[in-house]
Amino acid sequence: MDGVRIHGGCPSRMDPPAFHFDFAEVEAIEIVKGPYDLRYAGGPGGLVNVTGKAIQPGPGLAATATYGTQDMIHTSITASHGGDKSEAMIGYAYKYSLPPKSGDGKRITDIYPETSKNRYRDNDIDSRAYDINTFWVKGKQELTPGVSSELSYAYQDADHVLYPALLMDAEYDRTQRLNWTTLFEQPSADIDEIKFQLYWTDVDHLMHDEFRESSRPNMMVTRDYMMQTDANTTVVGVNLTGTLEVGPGELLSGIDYFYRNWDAVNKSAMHLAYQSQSMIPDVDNDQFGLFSEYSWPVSTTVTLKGGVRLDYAESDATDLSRTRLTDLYQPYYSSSLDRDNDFFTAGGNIQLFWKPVDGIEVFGGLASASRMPDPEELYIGLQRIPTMMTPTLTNWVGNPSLDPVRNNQVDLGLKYSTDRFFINSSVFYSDLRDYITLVAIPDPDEPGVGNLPAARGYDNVKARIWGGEISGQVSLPFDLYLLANLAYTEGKNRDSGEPLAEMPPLSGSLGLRYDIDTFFVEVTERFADKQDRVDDLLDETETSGWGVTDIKTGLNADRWSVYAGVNNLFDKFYHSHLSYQRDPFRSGVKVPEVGAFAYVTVAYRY
Ligand SMILES: [Cu+2]
Repeated sequence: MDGVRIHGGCPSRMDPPAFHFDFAEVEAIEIVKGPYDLRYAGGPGGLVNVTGKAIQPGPGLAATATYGTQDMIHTSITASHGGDKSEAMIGYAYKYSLPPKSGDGKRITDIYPETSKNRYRDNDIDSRAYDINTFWVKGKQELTPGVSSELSYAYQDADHVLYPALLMDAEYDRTQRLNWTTLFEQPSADIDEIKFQLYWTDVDHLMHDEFRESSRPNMMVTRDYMMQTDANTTVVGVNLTGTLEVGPGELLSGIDYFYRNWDAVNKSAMHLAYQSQSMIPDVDNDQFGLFSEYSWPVSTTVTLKGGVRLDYAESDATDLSRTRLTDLYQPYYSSSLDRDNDFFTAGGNIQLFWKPVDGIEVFGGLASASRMPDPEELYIGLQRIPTMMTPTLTNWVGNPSLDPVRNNQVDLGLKYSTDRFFINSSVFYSDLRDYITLVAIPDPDEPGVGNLPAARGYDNVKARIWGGEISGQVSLPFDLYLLANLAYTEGKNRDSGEPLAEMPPLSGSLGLRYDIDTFFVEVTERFADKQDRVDDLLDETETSGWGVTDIKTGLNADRWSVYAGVNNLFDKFYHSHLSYQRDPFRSGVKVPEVGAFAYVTVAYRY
């Protein structure tokens, strides 16, 4: 967000980066499709950069309140003041809901059979699904003419967040974000801008199975939980970028450094009576990048853009002992393994933007980009001992000999617009070397002999992904608009011959909207095809196709707006694809999507 790297703390991705800020903080979301951003490390598939709300001149106040089915309450309030030399903003948001119900009328916490030990305890089935408080403050000061500094801080406390697909739920997830940016505008005739940024983010996360049957006391379970994971991650980053006029075009150059520490400790009654396991073994990760990008307006209709990026990274699992590496990790891999590793990568791209005639824009891009293996892919380690009750339990071992992913991609895009309609379409083809994928590793001992079961791990494979999307809008008579979009991606693991796991099926939407500025009403059909391209080697399961209808309406009057709607109007019972490979804590049960869901939002803006 605003160039600040936010990593989640949970090894099971309970808190992906987007979890860590509130919608009310967001002005816009910048999406770079494909490996065309050189400013930030680690985006061989693209970039999602969230832009925070800018402070408007004078006093400002914005408040929203939403009430929805299952007692969902989302509220936010922001106050700001923008002056000539200084600006300030303060905001607060609260979110709460009971667990939603799916199309069969059952809560998503009520998906386990009576006999399952992963079942929520009776009085937790309708407990809070989440309870989140977010607070943020931002101030900006002009230091001298052309030089300004901005400091912002945010604190988010998410409590009691339920994850029915996993074996555990979050007790808390606490995030801090601190960002300090100093901007020098036009410091000399040739230099447009120099930006210096220093940031710090920290996430503290605790998850356990206290709301599940599995934590009921017995001979083994002698604490409030059968299993718990305590995780923490911290990032400190520095960016320095400069924009210069060079020749006919503009040169953007910079350095991008960050340090990340990630630590997660698992305790389980089933593993040596709650003995701590270094699941993410206190990994120190340093990455240093250099980049330069030139934008050249060749003519009034053609712009060429290209650049390069170099990265060096070190990753050190400080809490992974030689013994644990030899006994737990090494048996699953043939290369010899080290607890500290370093990586060097280089990448670059060239892009063409062409407007042959009014209303038509063509984009062509060619890129080669890389990302370092993540600390989890390199070093996660969870030893689990299969029992009579759980014979299929596997170990979970990272692969410290992984290489960085390399993506060689080509993109082609076309935008066509007239007074009455626009169409935006694109296709891409991606040739991936050393793509990092999950793999099922067989029992390295003779089955039933020795103490190592089968495992899940990671490997570098050759892969390809191709896909495309098309979206459009048509103006019809009587203030009506037709909106449509369709997207498809297909991936193949070229080493195993299987489809790549976790690929979305063909999906899209079709909508009809009546809009006269002060009032609108819109009906949208969202749909996805079945996904039968699954990785059988990972026991990935197929998903059926589905279609649901959403309806919404809104009124705008001066400073007030009211919106209301119903999602999944016909209360369909359906599942979306993805997200069921993320061991080690998945239960294997698919969680259905939300059934009919009604909401009303009131917003005020001064
Ligand atoms: Cu978690």
